[in-house]
Amino acid sequence: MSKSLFKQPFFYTSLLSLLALGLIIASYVLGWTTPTASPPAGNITLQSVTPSGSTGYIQFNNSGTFGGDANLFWDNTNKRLGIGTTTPAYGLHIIGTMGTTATTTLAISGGNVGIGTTTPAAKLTIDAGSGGGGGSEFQICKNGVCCPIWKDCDGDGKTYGNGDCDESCATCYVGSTAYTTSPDGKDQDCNGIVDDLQQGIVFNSASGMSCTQKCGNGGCISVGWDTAATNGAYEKGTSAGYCTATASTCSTVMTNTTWACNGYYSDWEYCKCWLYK
Ligand SMILES: [Ca+2]
Ligand SMILES: [Ca+2]
Ligand SMILES: [Ca+2]
Repeated sequence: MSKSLFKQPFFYTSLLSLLALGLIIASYVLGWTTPTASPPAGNITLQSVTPSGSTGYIQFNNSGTFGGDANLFWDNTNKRLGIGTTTPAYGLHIIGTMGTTATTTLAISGGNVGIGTTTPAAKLTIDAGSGGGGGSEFQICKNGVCCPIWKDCDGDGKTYGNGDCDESCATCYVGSTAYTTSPDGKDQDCNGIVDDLQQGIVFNSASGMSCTQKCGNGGCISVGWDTAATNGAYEKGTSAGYCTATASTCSTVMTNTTWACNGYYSDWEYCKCWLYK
């Protein structure tokens, strides 16, 4: 006489096992969401992936896992890439050796730099090639003029290697006493300062201008008929060959009287100015 199926002892055990198996299968089915787009535009999201190393370490494939190293670093605050440093000070900052020999444009090999050669034999080797010459292999460009270091391009008798700091300016060289009365963006005396102001004397003879006008933007300091321009007077012609000293300031206009005295046309005086050198 057989027992009812519901009274069989293994029935409930088997039922629980089947229910558990069903829940496991259902969780897998419900937990999987099919991507709505195909790669590379797919929307599969990687989760629970831990980067290697510290913040800023650039990730790379290290034998199938994420790898990071202090020698390859991205400073996201300043947008700088560091190789060999975690504190890059430039857009690309490399601490260590660097080499490239695959191009003749710029090669670095064994501490030597080569331009036009992949095998620089000196600290700096420039190979102009068969089409080079005329200074095209090495020149300095300034104020829109490019000039080889051995050539006098502006005709002032000096080269970049011999006292000229600007081959676009014939009045610019070491020792030049040229000046301008307004800034011109040049370093006339090659002292390393563009448009620096220095005191100088300007002669003002029957110009129809005052010393303030003659001195220009730099400004007038003092006037005088003495060469130092300090005695506060100008020479005014009174008749042929005769002048009289008359009080003057920076704003006194030297009128052209047509008389000449002391070898100059009057009125005349010296202006002590601030000039651009
Ligand atoms: Ca020159
Ligand atoms: Ca020059
Ligand atoms: Ca200067």
